[in-house]
Amino acid sequence: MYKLYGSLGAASLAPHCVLEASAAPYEFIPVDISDDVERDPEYLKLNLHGRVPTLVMGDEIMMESAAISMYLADKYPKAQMSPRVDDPRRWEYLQWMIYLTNTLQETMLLKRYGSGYTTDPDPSAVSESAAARLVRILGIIEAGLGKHDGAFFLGDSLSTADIYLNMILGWDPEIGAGAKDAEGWPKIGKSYDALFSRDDVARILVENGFPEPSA
Ligand SMILES: N[C@@H](CCC(=O)N[C@@H](CS)C(=O)NCC(=O)O)C(=O)O
Repeated sequence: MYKLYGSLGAASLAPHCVLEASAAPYEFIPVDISDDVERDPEYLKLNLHGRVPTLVMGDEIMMESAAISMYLADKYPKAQMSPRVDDPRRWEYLQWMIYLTNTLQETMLLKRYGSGYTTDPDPSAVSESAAARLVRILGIIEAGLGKHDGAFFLGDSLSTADIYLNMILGWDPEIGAGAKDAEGWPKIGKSYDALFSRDDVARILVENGFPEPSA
């Protein structure tokens, strides 16, 4: 039995979707990650940062949302969440997963939590430059989504990359999942709507507070 420690709407969403699709037995254990709440010392033993997600598999403890998502997607191919290692689109899948986690996610953090990245008492310069970079990054993602026919990075095949993208965008109140609150990224919006074509993914998105696409 897997134990996924997470928080609704947070970085646990992507691995949560993969677990739900995998049909493997799992338990979702909520962790309160509010700023004003001290981390449970028992949880800090599992995740030294006190962040979510953490996946516990017997004696093994794994962190990092993208890594957990890719690991589970590979382990449960019937979940159809990643191309197999010999699939011609495998490299694109890896490229987008890494880009999303080390470029989009990092830039979002700089934009939202600029004060953690500078000693300047006024962090606005950090946030503003990250916001400008974010626009460029979203343009690159929009172009990537246009490379193949279909709503997803890999065309018609949904993968963890599409969930990961919309999970991260959902954290930014100015952009939102599917870039709904911003103009100019229609393919990102389409990828969000298309996530709901799978009942297992839709179930977890809704549970995590992501709105269903309007008809
Ligand atoms: N690099 C980590 C980052 C995880 C992360 O930032 N999680 C946030 C929620 S989305 C968190 O736990 N924040 C609470 C905290 O930093 O104390 C991953 O991708 O798994």
